[in-house]
Amino acid sequence: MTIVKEKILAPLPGNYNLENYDEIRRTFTWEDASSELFWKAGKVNAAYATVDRHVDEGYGDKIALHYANGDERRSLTFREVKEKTDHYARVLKKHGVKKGDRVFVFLPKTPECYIAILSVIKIGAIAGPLFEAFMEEAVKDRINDCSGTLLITDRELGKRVPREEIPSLQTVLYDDEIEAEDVEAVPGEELTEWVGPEDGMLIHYTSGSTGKPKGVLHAHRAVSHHYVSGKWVLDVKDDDVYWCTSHPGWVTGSVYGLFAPWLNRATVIIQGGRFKAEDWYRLIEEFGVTIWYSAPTAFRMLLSKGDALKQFDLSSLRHILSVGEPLNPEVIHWAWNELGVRIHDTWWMTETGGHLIVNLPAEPIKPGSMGRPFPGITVGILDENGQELPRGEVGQLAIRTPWAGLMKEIWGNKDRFDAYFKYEGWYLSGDLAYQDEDDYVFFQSRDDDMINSSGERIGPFEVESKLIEHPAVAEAGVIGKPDPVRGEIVKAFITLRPGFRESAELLEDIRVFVKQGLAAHAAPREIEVMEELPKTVISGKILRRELKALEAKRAEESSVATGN
Ligand code: 6R9
Repeated sequence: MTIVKEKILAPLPGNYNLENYDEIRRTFTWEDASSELFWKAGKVNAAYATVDRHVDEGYGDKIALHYANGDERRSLTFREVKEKTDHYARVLKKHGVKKGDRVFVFLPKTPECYIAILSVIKIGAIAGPLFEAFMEEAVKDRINDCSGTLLITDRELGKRVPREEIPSLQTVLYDDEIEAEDVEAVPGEELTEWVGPEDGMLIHYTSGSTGKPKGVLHAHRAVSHHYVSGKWVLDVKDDDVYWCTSHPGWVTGSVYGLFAPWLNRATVIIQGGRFKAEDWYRLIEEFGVTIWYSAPTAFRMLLSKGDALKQFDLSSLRHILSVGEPLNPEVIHWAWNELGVRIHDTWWMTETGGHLIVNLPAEPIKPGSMGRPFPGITVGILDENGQELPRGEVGQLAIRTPWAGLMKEIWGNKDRFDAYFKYEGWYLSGDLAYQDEDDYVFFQSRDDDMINSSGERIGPFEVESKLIEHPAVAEAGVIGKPDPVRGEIVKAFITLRPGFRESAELLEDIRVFVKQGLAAHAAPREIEVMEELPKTVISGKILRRELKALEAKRAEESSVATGN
């Protein structure tokens, strides 16, 4: 389909940690990326590198975090985070946790959640962060899958842990119990377990599009990736106040909420509680947030809130980043107009352990594109035989192996792991994209979301992006609805912005808007207004597969009703 070329946004003037992308791309090696910093005689410990190192290097008094939840405020220095992590680590050791054990952390977004994760990693065990909104089933499935032996939780979330259904789980520790435990530091104690680069560090469960969640295991070597992407993509400097809005139960909340910013010694904001536009803006103003990392779903909600931001001073913001879903050009233009800064899209996956395709602060942005390959990363757009396609053609988005953050395994499932590497030398993402002559990569869809209507392939993202340019549309999820004549037709599910009411005229106006702005064959033949779009709980991604399931169910019901 025709690609709508958007205006290129030039970088804002500034001193950025990575000024010369082209040169770094030529000279970069993963070995050089961090070697002198973390690796001691071939050994490493991600928790030490992330926090303790700063204390040893004389930055113990620097504020590591500000915590805000409602009216509650707390701040901790790097020394305080280290000492608390040590205390948690001693308690874990006392309860028999050993290197390689899987220890789950089921806590709301609090400093203790971050500290618990670090304490597990410090003693060489593998941390499994669980999202705070998980219910019994999700908690049980994950801990059972990798035979977790210990769980750290609080009194509230602990009610959602069906212990008798998790045979491997020997111990449940509540955070207030840990705080109160009397474990003294003994002289000469070495809490930090120095491990090899391939030793396990983190396990994140990702739902995938079908089947049970996969346990994506990351090794300690991933810290190099976290560190260097934090430096160059997040552009963290010593005086930055950094806020990643995700919970560590999603890989974004652990890698870019905890590890990457702290490896670069940033002061981070940890914000508890639910999403509310005013609260978010107030937090940015109160703490003078300079770098902000969130997701398109949040940006779209802020955008559709209109003038909510006008009452706040958001001028501290110098750098904004987005991940998780395609970033609609409309959202980039909104931030540019309202906040005077660009939103930098980043593409990566739980399995990749860190950024792979990025927009760097010193480089031009092409709205609609996820950016260019991170230094050390080579992108391939492959056909069904694993052959590289020419620039501009849509195919399977793949990455040359290996790189520092790449997952080590899918827990207990070699077949699912091997499926990512079915083309020799490549990691296969499951996304479809094309790359232009300037190396920018344009996301089209997940492999199974691509629409085929009368032989035309239509990526839902472009249609959705055009839809939300219409003043009445807040969010859109576009799918292919089975059709006897065309194979599939484009069907859009939308939510309306405040102040708009559904009517036949409005829907027709929206349809014509897409037809004229994009292409006739891309204009949705059906538009349905919803109160809310179905989304993933952890990361707020629009669940097109649920929209498709809804259509399939309706088709089945109507065929039963008509006897066809
Ligand atoms: C970090 C994270 C990975 C999938 C990925 C893709 C989608 C992520 C995106 C994006 C378009 C971006 N995705 N970033 N799509 N533009 N900038 O999201 O990990 O939850 O494992 O999801 O998310 O489809 O394959 P995860």
